[in-house]
Amino acid sequence: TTQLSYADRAKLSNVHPLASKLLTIMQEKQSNLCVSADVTSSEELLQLADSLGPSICLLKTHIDILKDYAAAVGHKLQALADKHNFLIFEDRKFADIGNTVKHQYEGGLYQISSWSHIVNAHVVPGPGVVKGLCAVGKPLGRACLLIAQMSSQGSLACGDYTNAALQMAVEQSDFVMGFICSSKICPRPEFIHMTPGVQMQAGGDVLGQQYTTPEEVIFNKGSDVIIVGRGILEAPDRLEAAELYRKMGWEAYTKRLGQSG
Ligand code: UP6
Repeated sequence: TTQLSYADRAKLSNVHPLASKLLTIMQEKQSNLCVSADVTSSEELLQLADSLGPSICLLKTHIDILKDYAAAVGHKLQALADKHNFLIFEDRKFADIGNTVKHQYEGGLYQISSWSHIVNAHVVPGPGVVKGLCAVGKPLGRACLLIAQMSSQGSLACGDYTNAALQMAVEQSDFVMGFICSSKICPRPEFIHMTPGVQMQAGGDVLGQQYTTPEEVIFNKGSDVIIVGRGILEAPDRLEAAELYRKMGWEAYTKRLGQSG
């Protein structure tokens, strides 16, 4: 199943409609790049989305790090997502009981469900976290990713915990479209695997982040989407860097497909 193309997977009968949409975008734009737009000014976020939009399949946000958040930001992001044909993924990492995450997803300051196509959740609360998110998101055509592994040093999300995340996804596949993980953990081709902790060189930061390369993530580890933050944000030319990551991610993917013969 590592060898099915994104386009083939988009057509599977049991794929989540939003996963199908993302896989189609990936094929069309030849991009398995998700930019992690970790900036603290709304203007910079919107400008990033507009300039890098053509290179990416997905824009990942941390809306709660904006110092000047206003309700219009979500809707402006949506307009840019339409303009450049990418999806929006708010990296909220929900981790509470179903009833609480329902409110956190739909309401509060950010009203995430109104503008973000995709959100994610920790599986530590058990299946109720997905049930809560699903109650809000499913009627809107949204989907979620489960955090099965983390890129940070000493992560406790491994072994049985990772397997439990996989099981939870299978059981709630009407709302779960895939995983945040460091490698392909589930053989089912309808799930999309997304991997953060990606830079051009292996390494890390001083706060426990650990990096591997696009080639390693897509070709060796069999993941589908590379999530890149500072590798692009701290580059002298962000667009040039994004294009480089897009090309490297896509080459690793075509090499993986070619391997199946
Ligand atoms: N992220 C990780 N590791 C995980 C889950 N999420 O790094 O296991 C998120 C971070 C950040 C981005 O919250 O937004 O992915 C990585 O950014 P970086 O490329 O600048 O390290």
